[in-house]
Amino acid sequence: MTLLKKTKTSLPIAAIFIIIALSIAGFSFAHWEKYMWINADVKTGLLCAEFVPRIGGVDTGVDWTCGPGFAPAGAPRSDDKNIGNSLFTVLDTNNDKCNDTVNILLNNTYPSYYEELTVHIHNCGTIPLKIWKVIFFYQDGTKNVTITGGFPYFTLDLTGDGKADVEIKWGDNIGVQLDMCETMEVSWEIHVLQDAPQNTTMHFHVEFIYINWNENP
Ligand SMILES: [Ca+2]
Ligand SMILES: [Ca+2]
Ligand SMILES: [Ca+2]
Repeated sequence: MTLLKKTKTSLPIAAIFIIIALSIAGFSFAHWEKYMWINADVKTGLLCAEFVPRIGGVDTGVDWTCGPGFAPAGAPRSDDKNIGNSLFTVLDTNNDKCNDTVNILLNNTYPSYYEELTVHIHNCGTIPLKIWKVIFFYQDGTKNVTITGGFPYFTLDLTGDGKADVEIKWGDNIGVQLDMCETMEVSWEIHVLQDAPQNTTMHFHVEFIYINWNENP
């Protein structure tokens, strides 16, 4: 008898729980159907990259040379003479207080002269980033070549006479993620070609453009 009595009383309690559960669900559903306005501060990450030391090339005195096409592969050699030199400076072209461009001067260089320029890029922002594009500007910025990845090879007519003066071989790290506070090395090779003028200074500049690490324009 006691057992039957218990069974009878437990059913209304279960029903009450079900009603309470449905009420909560109904209450929640009612809220889903309405707009809810939330006031809050949303902070976005800061995209910031800057060149940091060291920026420089292999020509720190005696010249380096190689053959056309950077031959023999991977084996430019230092010479016993010091005739040419390279000068690199960094610029902030958009005035955001982060240097974004490398200006390159090739002074008194000559066919076979070789240089490998290395820069270090520091992530000074609050989100990971990657190099999106690198743009080589030449002939006083009127012409350019844009590279977006891989290890491109190309030539540039710096003097505007229709003949290529240098060949470039890109080294690394376009599209590679750079985390906050970290620094990565980027380098590219330059070889002066047969048609380059002698006893002169040639120049071009290289601009770096960055994006958020998860952006894929
Ligand atoms: Ca030199
Ligand atoms: Ca800048
Ligand atoms: Ca030329």
